[in-house]
Amino acid sequence: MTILDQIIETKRMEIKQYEKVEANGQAFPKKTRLADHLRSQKGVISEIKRASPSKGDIRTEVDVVAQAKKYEEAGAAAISVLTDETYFKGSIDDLREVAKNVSIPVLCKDFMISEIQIDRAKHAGATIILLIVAALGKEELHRLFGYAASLGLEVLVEVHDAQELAQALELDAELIGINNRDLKTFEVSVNRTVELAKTFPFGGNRLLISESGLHSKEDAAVVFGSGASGILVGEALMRSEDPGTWIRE
Ligand code: IGP
Repeated sequence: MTILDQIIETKRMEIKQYEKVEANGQAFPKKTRLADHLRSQKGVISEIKRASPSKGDIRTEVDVVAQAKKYEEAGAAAISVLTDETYFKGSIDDLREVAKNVSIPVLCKDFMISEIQIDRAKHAGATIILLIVAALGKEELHRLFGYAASLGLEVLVEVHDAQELAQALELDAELIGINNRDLKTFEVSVNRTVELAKTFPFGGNRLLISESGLHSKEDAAVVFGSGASGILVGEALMRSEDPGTWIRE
């Protein structure tokens, strides 16, 4: 069993515990749309990541609101918040606190396998959700994509190889993420983006976002050079004394 299988199995059990989400009428600051932003300028999606299965604890005690504000002030295009509790030590409360305090788009980063999770993300103030092609069957992928879109959410569709990219392209997805980390083996290579970008249908509506394992200006330059409109950075920003300079550069 791969780590991804294990995470999905845990997720199925967790969802059974979720209470039905009630609309709570809570107001969140209005957010811009990520796709619009990335179409006008390249951007950094900055992630709040307390821990991960591949790296262990990163910054478990981080003040998520303070961190999110640093990202926003530095000009981040969006903020990604890991909400998985078991493997990433995040929570839906982290997401809600961030969403209350920023006006850039907020991505709910989790392993989505059910509409219940999408409702929960929306009610906590997310404006973008992640769908991981490797974690979903074809029918599920189409169904969850349609559901999220019907709620007005943007969807980042994550792929790792050519076959998954082909599946993502069957959707009307504007935001396509290429994960440089193989979620089954944890292997990371920026080359993933470079290779898959060669077959990516640029032009039209599609935007390429390179995700994971970007630790330097040079890494960022490589993937932007291959056609990415955005990058998604977690660990490097969480560990940086001054994430602002990273984002501004
Ligand atoms: C960030 P990194 O290597 O910069 O911390 O990676 C982000 O891409 C990564 O957290 C991620 C992820 C995911 C986490 C990408 N896809 C899917 C959980 C689930």
